[in-house]
Parts: sequence; structure tokens; C-alpha cells
Amino acid sequence: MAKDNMPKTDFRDAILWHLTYTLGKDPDHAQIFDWRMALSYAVRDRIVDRWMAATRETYRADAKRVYYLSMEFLIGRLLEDNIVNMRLADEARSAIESFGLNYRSVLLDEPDAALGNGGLGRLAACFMESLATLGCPAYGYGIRYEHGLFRQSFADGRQHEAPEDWLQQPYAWEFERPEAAFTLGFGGRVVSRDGKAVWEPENFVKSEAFDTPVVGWKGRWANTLRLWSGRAVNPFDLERFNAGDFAAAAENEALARTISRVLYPEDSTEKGKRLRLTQEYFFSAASIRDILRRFLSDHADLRLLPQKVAIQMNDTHPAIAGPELVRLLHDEHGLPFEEALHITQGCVNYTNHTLLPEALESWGEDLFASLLPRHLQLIDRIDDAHAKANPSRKVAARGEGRVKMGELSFIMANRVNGVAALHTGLMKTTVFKELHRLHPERIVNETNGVTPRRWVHSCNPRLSTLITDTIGEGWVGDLEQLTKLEPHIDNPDWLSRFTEVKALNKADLCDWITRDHGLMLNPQAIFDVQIKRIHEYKRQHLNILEAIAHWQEIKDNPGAGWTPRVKIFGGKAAPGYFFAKDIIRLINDVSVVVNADAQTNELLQVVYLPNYNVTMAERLIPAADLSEQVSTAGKEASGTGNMKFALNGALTIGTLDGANVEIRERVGADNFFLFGMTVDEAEARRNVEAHATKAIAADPRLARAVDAIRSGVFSPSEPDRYAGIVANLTGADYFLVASDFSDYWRAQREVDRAYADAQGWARMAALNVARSGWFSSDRTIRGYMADIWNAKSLIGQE
Ligand code: 26Y
Repeated sequence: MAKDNMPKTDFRDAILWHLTYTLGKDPDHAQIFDWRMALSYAVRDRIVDRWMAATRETYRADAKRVYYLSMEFLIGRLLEDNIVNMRLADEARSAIESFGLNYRSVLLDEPDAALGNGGLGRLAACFMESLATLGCPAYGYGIRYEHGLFRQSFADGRQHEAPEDWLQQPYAWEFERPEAAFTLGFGGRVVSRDGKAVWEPENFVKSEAFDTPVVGWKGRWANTLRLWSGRAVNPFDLERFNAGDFAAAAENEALARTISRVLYPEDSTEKGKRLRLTQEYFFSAASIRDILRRFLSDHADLRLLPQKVAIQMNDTHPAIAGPELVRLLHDEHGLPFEEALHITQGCVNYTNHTLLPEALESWGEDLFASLLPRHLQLIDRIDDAHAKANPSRKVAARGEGRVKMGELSFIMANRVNGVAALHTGLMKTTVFKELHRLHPERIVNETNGVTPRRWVHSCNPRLSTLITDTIGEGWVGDLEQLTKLEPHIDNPDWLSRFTEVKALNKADLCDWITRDHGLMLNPQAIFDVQIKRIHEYKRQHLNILEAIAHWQEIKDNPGAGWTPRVKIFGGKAAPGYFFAKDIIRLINDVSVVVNADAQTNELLQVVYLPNYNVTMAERLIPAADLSEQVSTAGKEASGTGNMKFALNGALTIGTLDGANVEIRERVGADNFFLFGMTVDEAEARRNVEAHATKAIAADPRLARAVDAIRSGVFSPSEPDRYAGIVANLTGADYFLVASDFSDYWRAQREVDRAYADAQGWARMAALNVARSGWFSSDRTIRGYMADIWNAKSLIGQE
């Protein structure tokens, strides 16, 4: 690599320099914010040289570049990640402490970048880190939302949403690139000129780029995350201003900025739908233009595009990128349509993250035509070409008055992938059955993973130290080395150190919950954690029903030798998803009653922590004993929280769903609490008449728990508050909560018994750590590089 341009200043001096000259603060008067920013800039400086070297190396090698297009990047905090990857942890800590500050507090001052809803967005963030760690030349493309995922609070147990404002403060990691802007058209009409279709858009918006470097483990490579922000083409109307209409003078700018104003938590309103499609086109079109511009800066022949460019669409949200690339190649660069399509199909790939029909995007033709009239025409031609090549085909991107983004993505893609083996299999037999028949080579599996830098090394320093003391440091960059722990597990001294780590992590969590939430928890109890978006298919209501039944049974039989338990919940519901909001309220109502019960509260506590986010996950996962992964079989595409828990020594109670299946295969069936129906059994059960009522009638514990909810035990001032939940549980119960309850109860009691044997439990937990190395996102990205992108690493093995 080329030489660094950084002056060889001492790291402590660099912080002081930035405090003084970048922030303009006298050290005597600096606040924690100033110190955190100064530290961030000092770290960023060191990253920049690596970043530029990586870019130069990519140009020099004329390497194939990977472009990861995602509506969401759920990054969380970056300061610690960057410090750790740049190997600056010791220097940073001692510098910060020498200024009389607490190092942790400085790190915690950074707001989470919450530019995502859940798993899909967090996966994109883990992938960016692994791409850099592996030295794969890559760019992430997304939207620089001014407001990330809403802030959640509870009032009377109900979820309230407030805007999140991470950009109120300057963001230390980004570089604004006013020169890298594109003007994008929307709406208007398509006219014919000299026999050629010409799109005449009605409105124009500018996309402005903001770049954040993403550095990999040991700082050997850095890639770019480029986020687009909406700007007006003519931001300010001086004539209107001079005429006294001050608000109207800035209207253009306000409208353009609306595009990148908020992250979508749902899509339930008509107006919202239009904005969502606008956002999708906005960032896809800007990214495609940027990709073409970079390619053309050193290649002349567009036919080489598939050799130099791999585009990954993270779900269907960027699906319009395909037709947009066809449009640019055909309409603007003059390639014949078939060739433009062929080139595009050689570049584009699609990852599917869900089989739930309501989450598969489709757009009404009228809406689509009013925003993207030329793209609608091109989609028809894409369908025609597909029909011509596959005369027996029965599916199309356009049909029943809608544009179906899943079908479109599949037809446009070179490779289509699922995110866990079970999910990929179901893609082939359900939603994409027909397209899979036509293109049997197209669907591949790439089981998800998580970055071990953030999800073990940084978030669990005690476990990290123990592992490194035991097997050396190589595991951080090569997680499968964790298997080297196995021989140590039968050494009682080692196992007691392992147990000590968990105990201290639990004590830390208790301190934080007491300090921030005013609750005292029993640290001896099983810490049983369910953290994820609230959704019926994820079945938080199964968990809380079991808690109710457990509470009732403890009251019946207080001296039965119960294993104490703390049930911890975290997660947000989409603001318009009323059933999910009822589940939140029910959990909160149950927690009030159960925690106040002096007869049981030594044995059972229920805690719902508000505003779950990446930072909270980093606190909870290292302290968890039990990981709740209880979705209805066939509904959770993969899950990635499940992997984080296993890697941090929590045991899973879970169904045969998503990546649970692969986790269980690897950690061993004896070290996993399995319950519930399989995909096939669930499918069959739904066809059994009155399956829910039958299940309730067959299990008195379940019947009593449902009755308690129905009769207002947890909502005495409003007994029918949960009539909706009760009606669902005793009626359609599509997600089979009632039918899986008895087996869940059985598995939970097995957990109780297993936990009572402290040694046995520690052994199982340690085996989970030792055998979960395969779930590194480094392994996942290697899979994408080999099977999907045909991309090469530009750094050698260490
Ligand atoms: C259409 C729209 C509003 C929308 C927005 C976000 C639809 C879906 C999503 C997010 C989906 C998501 O997060 N899916 C999760 O992806 C993870 C990564 O692959 C999986 O582990 C997880 O099972 C899946 O639910």
C-alpha cells in the first residue's frame, strides 16, 4: 500500500489538535460531546489513509466492485467499532483518561445511527464491516435519513413514537460530497422522438452524496458507505421571497428534502406509498448513475459491465435499479434493448428476506405510471422478453393491475438468494416455485452471519479476553477458530472462568437497569431475553402467555423448587400495526401485576425495556442466559439475533425455523431447547378445524392463562382491553400460538431443570460459543463473493 499522508503525531496530541482547531474548544471548557467528536476525528484521520489506499488499489487492479444497495443500514454507534478495528483501543483509553474523562462515557455519548428497522438493516451493516475485513472492493448505497427509526417510550404501557434526531449533532464519520450529485427526474410523460422513446419528467430532485468510510478488522482495508440526501435543484426562489412569500420561497427545498427525511416504519397510507416509491427510485437511480459514472471513468465498452460490477439488491426495495440500468443503457447510451437487458441481468442479484405475502412489495399501476412512466414501459418489455425466452412461463412482473417487485427482481437477477437453508428451500417450493422451475440454477443459499468484531469482541470484552487468553487472538478475524475452545470446556478452572464472565455481565446489566429504569433484578435468575421487532409471527405473545401460566403455577405451588427467572423484552412495533401494539401493552400490563406480587417476585420478573436499539442489544446479549427464538416454523427467514446470543453463550429455546435449524445442527441437539411444530406440521395444523380452541381445551394451563387475560386480571380498569388478542388466540390463530403452547411450556420447564445444574448449564453455554464460529458474516460474505459476485479479495491472508 502507498504511504500514509498523516503526520506522525501522538494520538493524544491529535485529539487535542482536533478539539482546538476542528471544534474550536478550549480544553478547559470542553464538554463530553466535544471530547467525543475530537476523539472521533482523530480516529477518522487514521482511517482515511487506509481508505484512500484501498481506493487506489482497486483502480490499479481494475478489480470488480461490489455494490450493496439497501434502503436500510442499521449501523448503531461507530466510534468503538472503528477504534477496535484500527487497533487504537489502548491508546484511546489512556488518552481519554489522561484528560480526566471516563472512556466508556465518551463512547456512549455517540447517538446510534438507526437507519434501519431490524434484521435486514443490521445485516447490511454487518456485511459492510465484513466486506472491509475481507478486502473486497465494495460500496454500500442507501439513504441518509434525517430521522432514523422512531424513539419508543411507554405511557400506561402503550407505545409512543417520537422522532429520532441523530443528525441534530454533526456526524463525525461522514464526508459531504457536494460535487457527487445527480439530478433525477420523476413523473411526466414519455414521448416518441425519431422513433425513440424519450422520457420527459415533470419534477426534478438532486441527490447529494455523503460518504462514510467503513474500516475492516486491523485496518487493512476500508470501503465506502455512500448515503444520498435529497436537495432541490433550485433551492431558493428569490422572486417569491422578494414578493414577501418567504415560506413559498423555500418550498422546493423542503419538498426535495422530504425524500430523505424519514425511515419508513410501515407503508399503510396512500400518501406514504407514493413517498416510499419515490425514496426507492431516488436512491436506486442515484446509485446506478454513480456506478455507471465510475465504470465509464476507466472503461469504454459497456459490454464489460458484468465483469466489473456486481450489484446486490437487499430485498426488493431497490428493485427499480434493474429497469433504471436498462433505461440508461438503452435510452441514454443507445444500446439495443436486448443487449441492455442482458448486461443488466449480468450485474444484478437479489436477496429475499421474507416469504410473508404482506411484506412482498407491489405497486398499483396508476401510482407507478404517474411516477415512473418510462420504467413501466420497460418492465413490459422485460416481461415480453422473458415470455419469449420461456414460452411456458405463467408469471410476470406486471399483472392484476400491479407491478410485483419480487417477480421483477427475480427476472432481472443473475442470482437470487435466501438467507438460511430452510428459507431458501421454501422459496423454491412456495413464492418462487414457478420462476424456480424456469431458472433452476438461479436460487442459491447464503445463510446470514454477524460480525464478530462488534457482536463478541467489542460488546463482550470479558468473554473476548477469556477466549484470547485460551486460544490466542486469531479468532476475531477467523471465527471458526472458536472450536479450539472445546478441549478446555472440561477443565473445571476454565469453565468457572467462563461462568464468572456471564455472572459479571449479568451484574453489569442489573446495574444499568437499576440506574436507567429503576428496577432491581435478581441476578441469580435465568435471564431470558426476547429482543426483536414485535410481530405476530415472532410470537412475543406466546412468550408472555407462558409467563402468565408460569406465574399462576408458582402461586399455586410456591414451594415447588422453581428456578428463578427474569423475562426481558425489547422491541418496537410499526406505528400502524395495532395488534403488535396490543402485544406490547399486554406485556407491560403483565409486568406491572407480576412484579408487584410479593408472593412470586423472587421467582419471576417481567421487564420490557423501552427503545430497543443496537446499543441496547450490545448490553443485553452478553448478559443473556436464554435466547427466545420462537417464531412459527416457516415464517422467520433467518434471524441473526439468534446467532449473536449463541456466540455469547446463551442457550436457545426455539422452533425449527430460519437459521435456528442450522444453529441447532452445529451446537448439537443436546445444547438447544427445541419445541414446536415443523413447517409441514404447522401447515397441516392450520387445516384442522378449530385448532386453537382444541389446543386450549387440551391444556388447562393455557386455558387459565387466556382466561386471566380475558377477565381483566392485567387490565382491571378495562377488562376487555385485550379482546382483540383473545379473539385471535381462540379464533383464527394463524401463527399457531395455542397449538405450540404445550410444547413450549414443556421446553421451558426443561430449561428450569437444566439451569439448576450450574455446571451442566455452563458446559452447554460454552459449547454454543465454541461451535458457533460458522455464523460469522465473514463466512457469509465469502459465500456471496464466490457464488454470486465472482469478486476477489485485494488483501492476502495474514
Ligand atoms: C416493504 C417494507 C416496508 C419493508 C421494510 C423492511 C419490508 C421488510 C422490511 C424488513 C425486513 C427484515 O428485516 N427482514 C429480516 O431480515 C433478516 C436478515 O436477512 C432476517 O434474519 C429476518 O429473519 C428477516 O425477518
